[in-house]
This record gives sequence, structure tokens and C-alpha cells, in this order.
Amino acid sequence: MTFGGMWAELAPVGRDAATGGYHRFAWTPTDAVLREWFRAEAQRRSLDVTTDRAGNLWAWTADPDAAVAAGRPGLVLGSHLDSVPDGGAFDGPLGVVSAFAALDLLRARGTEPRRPLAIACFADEEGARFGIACAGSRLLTGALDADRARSLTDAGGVSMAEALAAAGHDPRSLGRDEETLRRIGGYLELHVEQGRGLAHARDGRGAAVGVADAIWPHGRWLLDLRGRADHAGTTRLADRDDPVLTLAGVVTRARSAAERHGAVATVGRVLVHPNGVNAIPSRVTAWLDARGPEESAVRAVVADVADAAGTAPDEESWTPSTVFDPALRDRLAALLAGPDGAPAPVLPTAAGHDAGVLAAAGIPSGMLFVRNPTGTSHSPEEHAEEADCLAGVSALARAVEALA
Ligand code: HGY
Ligand code: MN
Ligand code: MN
Repeated sequence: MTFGGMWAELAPVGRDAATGGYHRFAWTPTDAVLREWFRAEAQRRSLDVTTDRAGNLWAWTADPDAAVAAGRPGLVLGSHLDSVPDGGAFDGPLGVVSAFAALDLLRARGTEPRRPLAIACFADEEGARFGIACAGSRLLTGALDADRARSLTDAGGVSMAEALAAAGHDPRSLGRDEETLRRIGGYLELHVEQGRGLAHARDGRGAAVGVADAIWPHGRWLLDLRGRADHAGTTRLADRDDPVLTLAGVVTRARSAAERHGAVATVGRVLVHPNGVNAIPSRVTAWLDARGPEESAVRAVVADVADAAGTAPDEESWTPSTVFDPALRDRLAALLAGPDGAPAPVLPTAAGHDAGVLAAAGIPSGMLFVRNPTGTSHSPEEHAEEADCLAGVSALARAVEALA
């Protein structure tokens, strides 16, 4: 199955016909279709598919444990297939499809890697349903506590444990998976760029492929703002205790603090209770996503938000700054040099990735970015040209030839 063929097969899965965006949430029937697609592609290539304790999928070219015993643990490629609400087509799937296509390229060339390769599909990378990003890789490495994960609930009150069980994955199995971790000698994730760095690279001439340098520290905080329910018409302004008014102050303060500290802050998800047009709300639940080049900048934004809210936000997840292995980074950049011999552009990102979680767990990890002419992500507008996607596939194959 060619890159284009795989892409076409995935395109309709979880797609919103009205917006063109994707709704591919963890442990849902749509997720089950995606996991079935992954297994079929793996079987088409005679790969051996295993599922780890967190529900991440691994498709191996050869016995990974024999390689561990021989002191040459395998090289893993991959990414995720889930999306944010109304997300783009490329964030995640581009990495998984490119991994299969790169393997096909290597096999067509008769290249025999010196160690097993795996293609990984990480579960629940976006955290769109249960609120914790990179849940699959964090559970794998132990960065997310299994009991906490099991008790996370979605908007309908369904726990992750219930969702896992309904999807046929035993929630009691969640936890750090030493056996799987031992098998990973290195991890390389190809991802659509979530910005316009490559579009502007090389003095504006652009580059199809780049290499990741680092991931900004970032986190998610929950704000629980209480007020007093009352009638929208009969309640005097002076008598109101309206949490949406507090929220308005929080959002504008988060923006001004982000500007002041060179960070970014977003309140993208808000629940208003009881959510009636003619009822002053009694409660607002809102989530802050804050990121910055330094942890201190992010913490300063959160402190400002706490001051504006009159209450400390509850930290739901924190991802420290990730610096990818400089030697691997530079080797990839040199390997993927442009026609003029200049190394591939090296870019930081403020987007979190499973590669960052594995790097934080001590696994040699790197990322390749594929040019996104819109620079937009987490939106139906996210895009990558087919020629750049194919350049990404050949770059990934070249990297595997050198690393495996
Ligand atoms: O939120 C992120 O940066 C990633 O897309 N999960
Ligand atoms: Mn994403
Ligand atoms: Mn992603």
C-alpha cells in the first residue's frame, strides 16, 4: 500500500464532513477503527503487532527481545493517530503513515537494518477525551500514575478505566512497561510542523524537512470558579456573583502575562454551569494551557492567572523542557542536508510529543518535521503538500539506514 493509498484509507475515519476536521478520541469506536487500520497495515508487511500495558501498539520487523539479548535494542519509528476536537489530518497520522512508507522504501532497496525496527502507534497523545496529553507514552514510562489515569473522566463522566474495558483493554494492566521500554534502543518521530519555521527557512526559500531541537516546557491547569446562580433579569448588577465575569478577567490577564513573559497562554475549553441563556452561572470550569521558552515564564503566567482568578489553578499536567540529544540532532541535520550541502533546519517547538516523553525517560529520541505551508495545526487548515510528505518519507528512510 503506497503512502497515498494509506492516506486515502485513513482520510474518512473520524472526519467531520461539515468542517473537514477530525474527531479521533482515545478508546472510542473511531479509535478502534484506527487501531484496526494500523494492525492491517502491519500484517500487510508481516510485522508482529504487540500491545503494551498502556495500550500503545508496536509493529516489529523481527524479535525485539532477541535484539535486547544481543545488546542491540531496536529502533522505533511512529507517532499517534488520535486528534484534538476538529483537528487536522496530519498531526500524528503523518508520522505513522510515513513510518510504514519508509519501511516499504527500505525493503524496496533491499536495505537490511542491523537491528529490529518497530512502528509505534501511541495511544491518547492529544488527551482530548481524558485531559492528559501523551497519556499512552506517559503511562508506558511511568510518568503518569496508573490509578490517576484510570480515574480520569471524559465530558460524559466515563472513566478511562471504563473506556479501556469497553475497548477490550484491561485497565488493570496500566502501568510502566519495563519489557516494552527495554526493547526501544531509540525513537524517531516524524511530525507535521506546527508552525511556519520550515516555510521561512533557508532565507525564505523554505525546506521540506527539518529536525527538532527542543520542546518548550508546558502544562495544563484547571480553574474552578464559583459564583451564585440567579436570574439574568431580576438580579441587580451590584448583587451578582458571576464566575464568567471572573473568567473574563482571567483570560485577558493570561494573555497580558504571556505577552509580558514571552510565553503563550490559551483558555480553549470552558464549561459553564448551568449554561442557561437567562441564568447567571453558579460555576465555571476552565482549562489553561500555558507554554514558554523557560519554565519561569510559564510559572509567571500561571501566578498571574491565579491572582486574577482569586484561586490557585489545579495543575493537571506539567511537561518540563525537553532538549533532544544534540549529537543525534546534529547527525540527523547533517544526514538530511539540502542540495547545497547545508544541514537541515533545526527548530524548537512548543508542541508536546511522545518523543519528548520518551526522551525524558532516557530513550535516545529525535524528531523530523515536515513543512506545513499554513503553519496552522489543531485545525482543519493544517496541511502538508504531498511532495513534502514524500520528502519526509525518504528522509525518515535515510535516517533509519544511518541509525539502524
Ligand atoms: O498539546 C500538544 O502540544 C500536543 O499536540 N499534544
Ligand atoms: Mn497535536
Ligand atoms: Mn502530534
